[in-house]
Amino acid sequence: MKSPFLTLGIRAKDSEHHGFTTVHVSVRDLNDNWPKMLEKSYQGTVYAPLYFMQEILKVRAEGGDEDETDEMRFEIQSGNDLGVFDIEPRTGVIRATRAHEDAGEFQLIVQVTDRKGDMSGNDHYDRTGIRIRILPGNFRKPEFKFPNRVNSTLPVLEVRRRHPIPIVLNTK
Ligand SMILES: [Ca+2]
Ligand SMILES: [Ca+2]
Repeated sequence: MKSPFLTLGIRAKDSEHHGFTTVHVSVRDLNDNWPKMLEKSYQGTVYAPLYFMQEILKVRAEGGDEDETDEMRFEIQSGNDLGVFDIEPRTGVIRATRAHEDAGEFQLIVQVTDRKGDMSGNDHYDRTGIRIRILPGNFRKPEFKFPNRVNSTLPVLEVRRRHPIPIVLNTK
């Protein structure tokens, strides 16, 4: 729901004259609710090697108040010491920051803050844990062990006809 928009007419007067003007007032919902991650934990599985800007997963949250969706900000709090990942602050999409060859597992903590404007001046935030597993990649094509071997013998079962051949007897 959009915040209400009010139009007020204001008149001022003295003993002889009066004036009139219009004031438009936008009433905004107070930021009094803390944001909430939609999932308490996330898991992502990808295969090595990671490539630059590869999307791993997307974290989602609600601000708890009206018109906050565009003003929430995501950031990685911990678990990213190697700098393998980055999160888009507005969308919550986690991507690889560079090519990464090795398999492994990462445990990230991601925090979301909602818009500023709490009457007390405090930040509202929520956090979630993210487990990212990088599995060894399957990037070797299959190879024949003996590509040049010839004269191999392959036993084949006897070939039989599926249906018996009808026999027609001559009765003359
Ligand atoms: Ca509110
Ligand atoms: Ca809020």
